[in-house]
Amino acid sequence: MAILDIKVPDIGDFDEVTVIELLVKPGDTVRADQSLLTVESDKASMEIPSSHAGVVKELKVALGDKVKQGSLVLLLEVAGEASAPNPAPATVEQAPAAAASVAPAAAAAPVAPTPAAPVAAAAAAGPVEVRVPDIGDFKDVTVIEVMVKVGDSVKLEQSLVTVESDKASMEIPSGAAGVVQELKVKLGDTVNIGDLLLILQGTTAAAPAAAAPAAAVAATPNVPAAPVAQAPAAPVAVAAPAAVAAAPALPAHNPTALALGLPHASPSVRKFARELGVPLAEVKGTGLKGRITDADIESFTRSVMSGAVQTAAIAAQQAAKPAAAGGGEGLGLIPWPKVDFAKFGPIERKEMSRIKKISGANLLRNAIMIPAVTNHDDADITDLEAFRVLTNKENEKSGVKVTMLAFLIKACVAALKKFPDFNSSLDGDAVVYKQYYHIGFAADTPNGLMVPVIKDADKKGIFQISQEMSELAKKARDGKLSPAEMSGATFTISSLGGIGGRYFTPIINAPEVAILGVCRSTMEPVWDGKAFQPRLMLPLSLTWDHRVIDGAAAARFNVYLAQILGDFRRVLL
Ligand code: CAO
Repeated sequence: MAILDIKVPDIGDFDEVTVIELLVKPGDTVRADQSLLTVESDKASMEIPSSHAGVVKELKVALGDKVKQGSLVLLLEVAGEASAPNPAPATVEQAPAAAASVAPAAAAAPVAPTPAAPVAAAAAAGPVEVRVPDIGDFKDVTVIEVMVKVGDSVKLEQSLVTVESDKASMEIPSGAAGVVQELKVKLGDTVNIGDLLLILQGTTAAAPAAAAPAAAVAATPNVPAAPVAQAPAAPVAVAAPAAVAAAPALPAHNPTALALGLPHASPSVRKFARELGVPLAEVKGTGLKGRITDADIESFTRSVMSGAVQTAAIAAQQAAKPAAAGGGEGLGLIPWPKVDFAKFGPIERKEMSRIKKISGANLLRNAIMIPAVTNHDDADITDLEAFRVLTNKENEKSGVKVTMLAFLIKACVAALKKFPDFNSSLDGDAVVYKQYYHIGFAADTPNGLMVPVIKDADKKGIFQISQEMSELAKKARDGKLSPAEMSGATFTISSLGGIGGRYFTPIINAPEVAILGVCRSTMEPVWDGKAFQPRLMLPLSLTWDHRVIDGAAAARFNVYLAQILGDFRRVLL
């Protein structure tokens, strides 16, 4: 047995990179070439592989550490003979596979003097074939993203496609500006240096700048030290001169843009996501700088499988289907079971009500498209309930019954004012904050669930809210609600308090970003520091859209709401 120092290999011209992911831990057995950690510059992310097989003895880096070529990464215990050929500093540099993704290994030999002509030709206007440039010693990389389509105008250096090997992903930029006339690759295609990506039309000359470095490379005998990012040989230079000669006008690729890794996930995570069919764009990264980790992919998958979250693509497919179809095809699931129920006993088949069909389709979309989380809490409403009962007694003759829901609406308005995120909506990449407080409340009707809306609840008193609620609930039950009475809500409350239960997980009523579920209050023993006191506790369940709201904010919202319900004088503060 011997202990080897595993160091950061030649990573091209990346001076200092940040460790963003540790893929092994002490005690792990690793294969030669297995990725040990992911590092990231502002241009690329890359995995550092092990030069040897062995057992990780000690990690010498931590998340967030800055490392550069030669930095000690970990100590690896290897079988005796393995250390022999690589004495003491058996660094990764010695392993040919090391940093294959960005190291210039491949650039060394083949980037010999090259015909500069095809590069120079890039200056010509007109159709231009854009090919895969020199991508180091990548071979057979897979196109995992096509960022342009026919008819798109592209700028010089604009990323066209993302390709990925098992070690790195990189965006391939355009060497010219123009309009995409024809795409020559599609997702999943395997490409190599010199392969035709697309044809641009109406190109503007972009070559001179790009051609220059290529010429420089060609004239430089000793390229090895130049990393890929600095060895911008025209694709033509390295791989297939014949093909290149035929290529009319591809300028050398932009060297700095070449090694661009996708910032949000390492190649292995991307691969993992692809294997599971997880759209990375929809996954929220919890790693360093918001990076998506394997755990994020796993938790996203779990959410999808449990039905709590669904991908936008699938949701769109599902939304296009009749609500009752209930197929799981978009998810790649086995089809919905078709059972002849009559075989097992008498049955009756009834069409769903129109409201159920409509609300079902909405609920499905909201359930699958919103990354929703529910926080539960309890509010001590002992005093508030006593006040409500007293108020109703004193106002018996008025004919208006004050309900707990009316107080909840008022308390929610106070919480929404304090936490405006909960009174917002997502609009593309923007969040729209509403400066009005229209509170929807779920009403159970013979035909299904309806959500009438109390408009401007902030400007109304408890009596007015109670009266409006009772009128709207009656209209809902009678099927007489107008569309206007059901629209414009900024936040919704769903109360099952009149029925029972403890907690539930209400579904957000899009485009709102939160909903409060309330269940039946019960008398509970609550410790006051000296003794248990009987207190009337109201269970609260707040579901929120994790794209807009964070867990801490949700917890604060519930705590504040509970404080108000515990002492309604706080509304005045
Ligand atoms: N805890 C204990 N008791 C409660 C309570 C609570 N949280 N909320 C209401 N109650 C009591 C009321 O005080 C009332 O008692 P009294 O008759 O003795 O005064 C009784 O329960 C019935 O109240 P209610 O449900 O008729 O009135 P409300 O103002 O609480 O609710 C409405 C009105 C329209 C929201 C309700 O009738 C309703 O439809 N709820 C169902 C909502 C729903 O379906 N949500 C699920 C959506 S997801 O599918």
